[in-house]
Amino acid sequence: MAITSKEIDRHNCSNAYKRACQLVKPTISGSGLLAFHSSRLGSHTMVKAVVVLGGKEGVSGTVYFTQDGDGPTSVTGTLSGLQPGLHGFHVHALGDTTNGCMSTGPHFNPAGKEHGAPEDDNRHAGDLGNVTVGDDGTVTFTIVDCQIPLTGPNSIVGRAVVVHADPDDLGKGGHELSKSTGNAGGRVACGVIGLQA
Ligand SMILES: [Cu+2]
Ligand SMILES: [Zn+2]
Repeated sequence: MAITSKEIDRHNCSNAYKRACQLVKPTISGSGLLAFHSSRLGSHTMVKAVVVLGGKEGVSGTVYFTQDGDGPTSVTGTLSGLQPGLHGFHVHALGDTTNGCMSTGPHFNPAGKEHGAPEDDNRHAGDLGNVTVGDDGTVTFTIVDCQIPLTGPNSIVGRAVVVHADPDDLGKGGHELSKSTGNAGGRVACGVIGLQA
């Protein structure tokens, strides 16, 4: 079967790694770089989380999150039942699915910024861009991102992952919704992020 695999390592975690990851780190005395290295050489606590996605149009999937200490969060997932092409993929603020995906609130945005691309400085923390679905309706992807920690005040645990019907224009589409939602259309699947052993 033809699963479309897409490796995404866009998060400039090598260049913007220090800057982006420091945004979500508690302030540690000393230079950021030293604080970063000392935390990485410390206890190496690995935190894992998972979300099982469901939607009413037959869309389903599972997405796994892992974070080592204060490092970037790795996101790996498989989705199926989607139309081929780009679909907006976000962390939304609330883990409330009492009204389906509609009650998960807006994009997770603890810093009060505008909607953007994952590599932008001005982005919501929950802005993970798009996943690219193949002709068979499936996608397997890996994302590495510095703004979606699994611990601390900006943890995404207990919030929701939402997959959209349309492409996320990454804030650059010129639509009235570009700077808030990326004009990504309906919410076709979602689920609540929970801790995993
Ligand atoms: Cu969304
Ligand atoms: Zn956003």
